[in-house]
Amino acid sequence: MKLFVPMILAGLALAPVAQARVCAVSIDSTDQMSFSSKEIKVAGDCSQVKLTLRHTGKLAATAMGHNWVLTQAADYQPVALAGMRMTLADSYLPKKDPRVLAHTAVIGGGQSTSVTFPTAALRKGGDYTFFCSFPGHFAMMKGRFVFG
Ligand SMILES: [Cu+2]
Repeated sequence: MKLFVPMILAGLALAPVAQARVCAVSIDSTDQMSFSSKEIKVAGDCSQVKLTLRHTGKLAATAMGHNWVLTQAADYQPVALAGMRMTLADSYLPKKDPRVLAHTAVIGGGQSTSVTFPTAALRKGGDYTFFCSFPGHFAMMKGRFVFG
């Protein structure tokens, strides 16, 4: 966060400037191929989201890996199906696909990871889905992402 102080100084000089607000949310995943919640809400005044994914199980990433992927609801199934043809190194996601709004790495039991992404590309009240793109998981491991 070394950029933060210059940003504040710039904000003072050019006020009014919207305050940067990083909102932290977290979700757990398990050896039972599940997420701990079906809905994640982020307030509309958050400029960035820091999503932390924990894997509370014991199985390795190659057997029961999980990630957290965000897309528009309409893109969720096509992206998940395309991801099944990719590898663990690609996080089971098509490379540089603009439909992927944010995603974490794939983790195994006992691990945790996070991703920080701007909300600038999100529409307030838009219809977003989060899911795990590990092959075969997306039907069970999905939920609604609410912004606004
Ligand atoms: Cu998974």
